[in-house]
Amino acid sequence: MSSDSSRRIQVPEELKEVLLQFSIAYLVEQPPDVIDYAADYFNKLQANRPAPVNQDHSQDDQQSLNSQDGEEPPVMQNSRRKSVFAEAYDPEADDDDEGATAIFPKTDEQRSRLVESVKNVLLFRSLEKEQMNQVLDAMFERKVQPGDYIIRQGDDGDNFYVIESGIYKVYINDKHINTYNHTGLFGELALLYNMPRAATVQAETNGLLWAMDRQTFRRILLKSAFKKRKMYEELLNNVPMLKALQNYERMNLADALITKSFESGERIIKQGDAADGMYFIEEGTVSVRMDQDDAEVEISQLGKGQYFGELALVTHRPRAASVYATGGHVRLASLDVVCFERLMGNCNRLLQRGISDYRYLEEDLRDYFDNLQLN
Ligand code: 1OR
Ligand code: 1OR
Repeated sequence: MSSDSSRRIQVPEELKEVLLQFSIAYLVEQPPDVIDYAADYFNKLQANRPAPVNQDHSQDDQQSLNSQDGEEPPVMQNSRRKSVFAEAYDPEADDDDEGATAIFPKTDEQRSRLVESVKNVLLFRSLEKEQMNQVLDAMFERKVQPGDYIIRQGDDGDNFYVIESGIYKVYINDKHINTYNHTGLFGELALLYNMPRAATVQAETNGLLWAMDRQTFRRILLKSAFKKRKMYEELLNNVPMLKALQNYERMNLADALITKSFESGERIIKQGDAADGMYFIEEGTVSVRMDQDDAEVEISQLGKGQYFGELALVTHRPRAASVYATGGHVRLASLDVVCFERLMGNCNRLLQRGISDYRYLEEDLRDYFDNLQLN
């Protein structure tokens, strides 16, 4: 304790995370007085906290909602979970890889329902086939009724849930912030970031959920999901249009992105084609070209942090221009049309604004092309 390094000031991860969560809640609620709000917020957080700081968690604080409704998850060997508050987050140092993975036998009918439910789960996108099978084996069914609390804000994270059916409302500090309608997933944040639950989730209707326990989630999904979110974090934070999204939505977007690479001269989009997705530029530059009298004329060059291919998705029309990779290696993060519709809703206004800029430019360019023909 007397070494020099111990005197250096380090901002603990838990402090950063608590302040981040507080800031999110403050920005959502926009209360009139920050001090009053902070006092109330931290009092509630303390009251809701299930276990004291730095105490070793014994089996009883791992009690999950499943045990409340009599559906006991299997006892895991090598269960070595630490306090979410005591454990700084480092997926590389995570040793949850070892140990038993729970297997819940399923009928063919159950398995095919489950496969259907997880089809659109973005977090599962980067899993190998073998990992996917482990995930399917490890998930167990949970029926819910109207009014059931699936997750309570501030609790330790036990399970992660994929929705098969039902409507679920999400609350932060009793304020309704989100609704799931028969599809989606929730409960991943506390498990990914080793944090208390960020929100309360309550069933509005009867419903069916597929749950996965914390250890299995961390063992199979943590590293791939975390890596992907980290990889796209910088890119997504630097696209001005995406500032319209909340942090949580940007994380979901990261799960949905797929990296594609192109070499100089390769065509990425062809004018007139049907649209399948849009692209964010991670690295390199692209040239946007339009057909003009049997030739292609460059109308724009785009670089890192810019995006293209959104126009056809928004207007539901064919591609307005062709786009080529230029200047060496181009790395793009692509977002397919289904995810675009799901995730980009809050960017629509900004997308539309960008598109109306194209129209002004179009008029200028028309003049420019006309002049070119005259000379
Ligand atoms: P969890 O493990 O923290 C609560 O438990 C869950 O609610 C959380 O994981 C998410 O899966 C889910 N912010 C935070 N959590 C959300 C949000 C959300 N929506 C759903 N959950 N939003 C941002 C609010 C500032 C809503 C974005 C539309
Ligand atoms: P897309 O899905 O139509 C081609 O596929 C993409 O090129 C298009 O989406 C835009 O993202 C991008 N007019 C139309 N599309 C443009 C333009 C543009 N620039 C980039 N794209 N104009 C140039 C503005 C500098 C207007 C030209 C008439």
